[in-house]
Amino acid sequence: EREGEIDRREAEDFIRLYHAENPSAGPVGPRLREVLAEVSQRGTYTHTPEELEFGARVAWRNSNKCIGRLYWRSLRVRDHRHVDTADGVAEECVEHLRVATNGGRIRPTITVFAPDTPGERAPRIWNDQLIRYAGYVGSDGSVTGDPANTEITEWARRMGWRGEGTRFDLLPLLIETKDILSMREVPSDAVLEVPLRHPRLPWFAELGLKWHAVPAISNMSLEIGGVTYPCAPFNGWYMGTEIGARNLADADRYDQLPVVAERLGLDTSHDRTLWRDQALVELNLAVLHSFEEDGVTMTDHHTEARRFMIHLDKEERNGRVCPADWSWIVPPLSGAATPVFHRYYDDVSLTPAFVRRTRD
Ligand code: HEM
Ligand code: NRG
Repeated sequence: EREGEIDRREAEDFIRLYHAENPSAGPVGPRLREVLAEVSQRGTYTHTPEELEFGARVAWRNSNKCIGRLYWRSLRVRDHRHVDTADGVAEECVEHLRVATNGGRIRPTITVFAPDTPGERAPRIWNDQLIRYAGYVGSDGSVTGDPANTEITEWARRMGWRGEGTRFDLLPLLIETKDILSMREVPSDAVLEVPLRHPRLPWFAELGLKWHAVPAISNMSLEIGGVTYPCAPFNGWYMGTEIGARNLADADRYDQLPVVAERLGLDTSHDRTLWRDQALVELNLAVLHSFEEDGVTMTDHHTEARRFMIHLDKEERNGRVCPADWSWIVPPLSGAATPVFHRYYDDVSLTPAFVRRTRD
């Protein structure tokens, strides 16, 4: 292995996996020789479109923290490996949001941009997700908006961005290409949002809460057969608890449990009145109800836990281990009321994989 060269073992393992699971692709031998020759020549190799599609789907299948893997075969793969400029990346991220949102009938989608090569550093998106709400730190340390995003908000401000200052300002994309940082707005008509209301409590809408329809993670590398794609944003749809039990509920996020509890008239003077628990249920009902009424794809944790059990069973019958991290798979609400709580999992690390990018 020479300096900067990709790992030949990883390349070989992946090509063998691809051919083992796709017999119609023909014998593995010729392709393997081709790949290794290309690695000798340029230190890396180029996946065929079919290998890329398979690699991305298997990376999802291998995502040990993801409860939504039953439909891993349905991932749509947008091959944009030729795109390596800030304008190109921004444009295709916006197009990704449009095709993935699909008017509310969300389509699990990944857009794959240029990979890292020995000669050239691929683009990177600094935002955690394509759609993020700004978090503004006030002089007293309090945060307007999403406290999870204060750092990226600060970067955007340093680049000259000024948000309106609401709790739900869309952040621009910060895109690094060849060590230059660029900023591009995400047009609001590419971002579907759902205002939250409650099926029985009319005052709930007055809280002015909302969330975006599509979670599109942009800070993980896609690793396939030794090749790293640092810019490969992907999305599925939300499970209600991600918004109702975490984003809007966590004390270090939007911290809405005290607000909801107060409007419910609950006794918040003691923990053991379970005011937080009651508020959580109403908040989560509002999330599920609002997405449903607006025709935006969303799953609930009971349904998704059941599907995940089916997925585990299917994987086992296919002779595969399904890596899973209990602490992420168990939902943050009513954990033991879902079947995924009541067992343990293998948690091996397999490739292809999504790997959280470190600052590099
Ligand atoms: C994590 C659900 C699609 C890859 C998660 C989590 C949930 C979830 C609930 C835990 C998130 C958290 O606690 O913050 C779903 C649902 C999907 C879906 C309902 C609907 C189709 C996908 C797709 C991919 C994917 C399409 C990749 C192609 C991942 C990864 C993580 C994850 C890599 C871990 C994220 C991290 O480490 O921060 N998913 N997912 N998921 N999912 Fe999925
Ligand atoms: N909890 C995060 C999103 C993490 C990934 N969740 C998914 N992924 N559903 C949040 O924004 O709340 N996905 O690809 O669908």
